[in-house]
Amino acid sequence: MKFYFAPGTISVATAYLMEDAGVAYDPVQLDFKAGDQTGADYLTINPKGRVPALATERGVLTETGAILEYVASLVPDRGLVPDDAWDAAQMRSALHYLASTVHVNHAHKLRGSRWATQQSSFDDMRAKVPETMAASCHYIETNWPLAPYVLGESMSVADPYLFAVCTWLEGDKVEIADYPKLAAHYAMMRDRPAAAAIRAKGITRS
Ligand SMILES: N[C@@H](CCC(=O)N[C@@H](CS)C(=O)NCC(=O)O)C(=O)O
Repeated sequence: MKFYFAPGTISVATAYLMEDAGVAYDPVQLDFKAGDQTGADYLTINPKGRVPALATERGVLTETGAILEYVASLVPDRGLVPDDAWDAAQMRSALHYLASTVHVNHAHKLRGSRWATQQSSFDDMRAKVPETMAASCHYIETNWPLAPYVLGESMSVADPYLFAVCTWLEGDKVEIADYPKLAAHYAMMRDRPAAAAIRAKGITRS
């Protein structure tokens, strides 16, 4: 499967999971500075102009939460999506929170032009990022099991998603050490061979 990514972005979550699950992929790097994501070639692959995108034998899949669940379905023995309906819903609750709140907080740093036109608006949005990201970290620290995984004892696809988000915290001026459970989760995920593999491929520097 071709995997379209840009280093340090949310595509880190999918790459991590594919490495961890032993799912083969062919990484295709986009250069955001050159505007590859909105070039005509890539828009035929993902008309949203975003990464990640995973080209499967059944078509191109986008949206990190959906891609992660698809990858999990390729390795059913790993149990990366809980069988129990409540546990699976808890996992999806975490995925949706990361996608629709935390990722959006982070995007206010560099992507203000999605929501506004004035430089003063961009500056204001950017200035707010450390506060909103810290608030999200506080919420996660106090409401998620993180013992040691997002859902508790078993790893799920929410774990690489949280890992990817944690790679942004230093740049967002959030001190992860202020959130001991989150810091322990990040350290644990960083120590797994999957993290070393995606570092070696230039997908993340963290
Ligand atoms: N909801 C999408 C968001 C994807 C997304 O926003 N990706 C960012 C990188 S983190 C991107 O491609 N940005 C390119 C741009 O805004 O030009 C997902 O979770 O996969």
